[in-house]
Amino acid sequence: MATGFFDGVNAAEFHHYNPDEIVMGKRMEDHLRFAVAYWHSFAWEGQDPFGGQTFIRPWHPQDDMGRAKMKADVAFEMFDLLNVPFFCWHDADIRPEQGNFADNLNTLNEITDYIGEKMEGSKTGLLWGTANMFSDRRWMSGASTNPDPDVFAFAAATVKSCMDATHKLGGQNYVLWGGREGYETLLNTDMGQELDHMGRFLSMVVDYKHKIGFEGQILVEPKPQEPSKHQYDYDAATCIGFLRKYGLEDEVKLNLEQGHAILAGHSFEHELAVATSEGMLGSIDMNRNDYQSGWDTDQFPNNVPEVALCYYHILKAGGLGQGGTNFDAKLRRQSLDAQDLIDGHAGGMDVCARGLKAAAAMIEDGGLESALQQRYAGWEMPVAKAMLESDLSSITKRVLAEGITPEPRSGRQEALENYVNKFV
Ligand code: XUL
Ligand code: CO
Repeated sequence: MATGFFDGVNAAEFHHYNPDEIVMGKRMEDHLRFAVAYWHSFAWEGQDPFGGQTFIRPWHPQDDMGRAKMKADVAFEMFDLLNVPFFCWHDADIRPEQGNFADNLNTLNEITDYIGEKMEGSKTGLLWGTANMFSDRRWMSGASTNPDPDVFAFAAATVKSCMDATHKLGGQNYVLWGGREGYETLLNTDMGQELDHMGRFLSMVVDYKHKIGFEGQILVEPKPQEPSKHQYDYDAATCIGFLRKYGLEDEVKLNLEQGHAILAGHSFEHELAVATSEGMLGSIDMNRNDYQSGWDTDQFPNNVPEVALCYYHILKAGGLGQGGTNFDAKLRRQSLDAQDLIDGHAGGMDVCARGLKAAAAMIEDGGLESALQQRYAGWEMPVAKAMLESDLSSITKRVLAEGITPEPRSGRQEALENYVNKFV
């Protein structure tokens, strides 16, 4: 039975997104693999640091299992209206917090059984599940990096329960974002010990994945700060170094987020280039930050040139694979209507579709790739390749013998920017 929440709402309007359109030999839906983030659309109530709830929804207050089920009913109605292939959740988005592990486990099992039944009648699958180990006060000093071993234990049990639930629902990935895995002040922090605990924790996650036969990818999500002053998973490069240190580089990939890249002082393109050059791109959280406020504003994407360059890197690396495009994006707190939820997502999907098509056109045209090949053409020469196998003394002999004097050449940046502008 319909909840009535979306009564009178106009259908999603798409001008660029067409799931069945073929782009580079593949359906657009299969390239983009859109997901709705349960937390922003259904759990967040409109609070900001200066003001409380602005959204009044029929499933509020969110402290009751009956209303958690109503929230799931509404969520699946929206997934159908948007025709999205995936959604994502934290445990705390889908079930009310109970204050102790046993009851959290029972309610998680009950609500994921309920959601599983809803999934049977829907096309929408689970892109990923995750544990919220940052909102409740028990996590204030970290989860796996907490100085209190009881919190580490609670975190281990919580992640196990969320991995079990993700596996039960056929999830394609499991994500860990460490919102409190970092510090507020180094005066009370043993960074080396905390990082060792975080590395050990992640190894336990990987072991458990294999133990239960979960075929999804394990992903960590970089973000430099907010809520903590400093988070250990600062950016893609830091995470890759961390994974290598603890021997997890073949087991764990990255879930990269546009807004987090900006907070780290990078572009999203940069983060994608770092991950793809290491073969470690797992999935993306698509959104945008306000460039003036400096906060993680999690808005729906609306900058086609930026999005096009992101999908350019993704397509060049062979696509999103088992990952997807999760809208880790929320409405503005004044956008109160059910219609706003539809419009925000439809707009974001359209922007991504335009970006994907522009990226595919650039790849098919090959202009950027051939410019890149020309720029590095010298390295195709046998003498250049041999140099990488030699040593400083032999190279010096050759520089003297041949009188090698490099001739600087233009990087042609303006021409390349003009080229991109033809497609976006
Ligand atoms: C926070 C953030 C999270 C993760 C999942 O900035 O991005 O929602 O995506 O925990
Ligand atoms: Co995110």
